[in-house]
Parts: sequence; structure tokens; C-alpha cells
Amino acid sequence: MLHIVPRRPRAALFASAFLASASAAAVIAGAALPGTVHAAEFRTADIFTDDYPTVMAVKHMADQVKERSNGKLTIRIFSGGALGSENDTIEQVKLGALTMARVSSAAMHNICSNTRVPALPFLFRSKEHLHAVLDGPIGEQLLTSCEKAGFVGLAWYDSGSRSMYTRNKPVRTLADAKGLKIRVQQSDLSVAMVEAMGANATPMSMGEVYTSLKTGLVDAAENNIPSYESAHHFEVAKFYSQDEHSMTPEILLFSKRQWDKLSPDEQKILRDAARDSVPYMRKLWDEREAKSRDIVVKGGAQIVEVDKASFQAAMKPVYDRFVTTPEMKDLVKRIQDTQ
Ligand code: BDP
Repeated sequence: MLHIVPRRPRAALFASAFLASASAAAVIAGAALPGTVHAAEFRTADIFTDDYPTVMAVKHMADQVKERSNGKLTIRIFSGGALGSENDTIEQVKLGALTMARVSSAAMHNICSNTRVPALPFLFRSKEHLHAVLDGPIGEQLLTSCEKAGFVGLAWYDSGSRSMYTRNKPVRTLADAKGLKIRVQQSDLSVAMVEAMGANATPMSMGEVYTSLKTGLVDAAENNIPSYESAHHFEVAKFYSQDEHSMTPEILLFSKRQWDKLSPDEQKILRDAARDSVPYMRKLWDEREAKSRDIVVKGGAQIVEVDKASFQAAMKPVYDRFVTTPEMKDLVKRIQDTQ
């Protein structure tokens, strides 16, 4: 029933990833000259299944890449967590053992610090505000900010807004969150955000959340509605409290090691196709949000209205702790000023 597979032992993962990528690496290595496109197969990973918007968007990109390269460049998608957790796939991409990964940008927070910016609580006023920022120079600046760490950012994908959901009682105000044990993503910012709410943060990978909620290891988790639905969390945590504390986007990563071996033509085909998959993804995302909301409500979940202002007012310590460098301060200011 669980669509997101649990973690697999690290050694096995790496062995299979290296084997899987050996042929592609051999084809690419040293072969690329400017103005040329050579045959190569790239591999990408996602924890979600084939019918999820992130996976369908990368499939769209793969189709475009194949067509625009006359069948020379192909992208093979390992969905459903087949290559491990997001942290596992990020490590593989860094090493160049895996070409690409679609992950939550929160999984990059501790790797390249600027990616924390779009996850700051209550930063975006609306989906339109988020799009205006990510589609413009700030989005571009943030996408390139992980290159030193070994990652080329190809695109931002929507991920709606994240809200809290609980097993035992609905959360309506900040006071209701006090003392709850809440699963968060493996990011210091996510931990700090939940602590600022007066709750206790338990960081873990997505694949472990269902069981942790079911067994009571945690009282709550937080996510967008499509994740809440597709990972079946709504079956074990019935109260979905719409505090909409963050709009952390998804990021599509390409291994810098592999990128640097590609010709400018090959890079352009990949970049353009990634970019062109964004509007398609947004359409799918909106449809999926509506569909997921329907499924969870029919499945017995309760969508709870929240006193958002009480949550927002508690977030100052998060900004004080993470928005410290002149660059971060400038980014936040420019985002707030974006219309
Ligand atoms: C979802 C993201 C997924 C993350 C998950 C999480 O789409 O990439 O793994 O949240 O909470 O919204 O870990």
C-alpha cells in the first residue's frame, strides 16, 4: 500500500547505482565536443510513483530531450524511491554515480545555504508571488547557488504549501502545537521552524513517516496535500490543519561532474527541456491538489481552519537565525519586494 519505499542499506544502493551508471559515464566521458550531441543515457530518481506530478514532469522533459536530440539523449526515470531516500540520491548525484534527482529543496538546505531562502516560513504571499520569484532572476540565482557543492539546478517545481497534520487532536492555534512531536524534513531550518512553534522536531526521511505516525513515534507531520494523500499519511493522521507555514519548492538537480562533460549543445537541450516542463508541472500540480483533497476528505480526513497569524508571529527567531549574511538579507528583501 505504501507508495514510498523505505530506506535500503546504503552499500547496496551505491553498488547498484554505480553499476547502473557505468555505461552512461563511459559514453559521456571525453566524448563531448562543442556543437555536438553524443548518444547517452541519463538516470534520474524520485521518491514518488509514476503518476505523481514531479515524475510526470521529468517524463515530459525526457520526451522533449529525446525528440530534440534525435533520439541520442535519453533519460531513464527510477521512481517510487527505487534508488533510496532523497538524501541517498543527492549523494549519488554529487558523486556523479546518478545523473539527476528531483528532490525537495529542503533536502539541500544543509548542503548549499541559499536554498533555505524559499523555505522561510510565510515568505511567499501566494502561489503567484512564488512563481514571480522563481521564474525571475532570484530563481536563477538560487538555482546556480549549488554548483560549488556539485549540483546544477535545472528547474524549480511547485510543491504547494506545507501544513501540519496530527493523529489525536486538531491544531487550531499555535498553543495547540505546543509539545507535539512533529516529523520534519532533514533540515536545520525545518527543525527550527517547528521548535519556534513550541513543538519538538523529529527529522527523518519521507519513507519513514507513515510507520512513525501509525505507531505513535511522532504525533504529527507536515506536508502539502498531495504528499499527505499519496503517502497515505491521511489514514493515520486525520486532522489536516491548514497553517500553510511554508512553500518549499521542489528542485531538479543534475550532477555537476556529468554536466561538465557535456557539450554546450547537449547542455542546452537539457536546460531548455527542463524549463519547458515547468508550466506542464504546474498544471498537473493544481489538478493533483484538487484530486488529493477530495481523496483525503472522502477517506475521513478533516481539513481544519487555523489561526495563521499566531503561527506567523512566532517565526521571528527563524529569520533571526538563518537570514544572517548580506546575501541572504538581500534575497529576502528582494523577494518581499517582488510583486
Ligand atoms: C514533499 C516533497 C518530497 C519530500 C517530502 C518530505 O515533494 O520531495 O521528500 O515532502 O516531507 O512535499 O520529505
